[in-house]
Amino acid sequence: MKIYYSATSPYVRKVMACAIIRGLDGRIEKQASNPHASPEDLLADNPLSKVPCLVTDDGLSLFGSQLICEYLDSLGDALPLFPAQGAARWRALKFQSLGDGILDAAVPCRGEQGKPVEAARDAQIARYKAAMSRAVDALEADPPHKHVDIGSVTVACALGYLDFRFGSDPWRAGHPKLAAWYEGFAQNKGLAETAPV
Ligand SMILES: N[C@@H](CCC(=O)N[C@@H](CS)C(=O)NCC(=O)O)C(=O)O
Repeated sequence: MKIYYSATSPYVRKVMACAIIRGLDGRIEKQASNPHASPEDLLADNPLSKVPCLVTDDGLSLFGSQLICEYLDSLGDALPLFPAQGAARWRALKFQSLGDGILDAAVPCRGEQGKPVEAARDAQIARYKAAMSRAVDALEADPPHKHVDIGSVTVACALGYLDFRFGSDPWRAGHPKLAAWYEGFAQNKGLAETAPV
C-alpha cells in the first residue's frame, strides 16, 4: 500500500497512528506530498487534492481519514479500532466525528491566518472550486449506481448542495451522465423529503 503523506497533517497522523497500533505500518510506503500544490500524481488518485490518500495493493485509491482507518481495520487480525456494535461503537464514532470536526475547523483556520486578507479569500475560493470541479469530473467518469447506500446518498446530498448554494455556477454542464443519474436518484423518498429550500 502507498500513502500520500505530509508529516504535519493531523489527518495523516491519525491514519498512521491506527496503522502502527494495528501493526500495519510496515506494509505502507510513504510518499511525501504537498496537497496545496495539487501535484499531478496526487490528483490522479484524489481529485480533492488532500492527504491522506491511501492506494491499496489492489490499486484502489481511498481518501478521507475515516475511510482509510476503516479500511485498515479490515486488514490483519489485530484488535479492531472500530468497535463492531453497541454503545461502544457509537461512542467511538462520536468521538471520531468530534475530533475530526475540531481539525476541520483548525486546519483551514491555521492556513488562513498566515495570508493577507483579500488574497487569502480569493485564493481559497478558487481552490475550493477547483476541488469541487475535479470531484464532479470524477463522478461523471464513474457515476454512482442506482443502488441506495451511504455513498450514493452522500453524493446526491453533495450535488443538491451545489444546486442550492452555487446554482449560478451549474455543475450539470459537461456532466450529462452524472446529471441523468442525479435526476433519477433524487426522486428517492429520503432525498426528496430532505431537499434544501
Ligand atoms: N476530511 C479529510 C481532511 C484531509 C485534509 O484536509 N488534509 C489537509 C492536510 S492536513 C489537506 O490535504 N489540505 C489540502 C487542501 O485542503 O487543499 C480527512 O479526514 O482526511
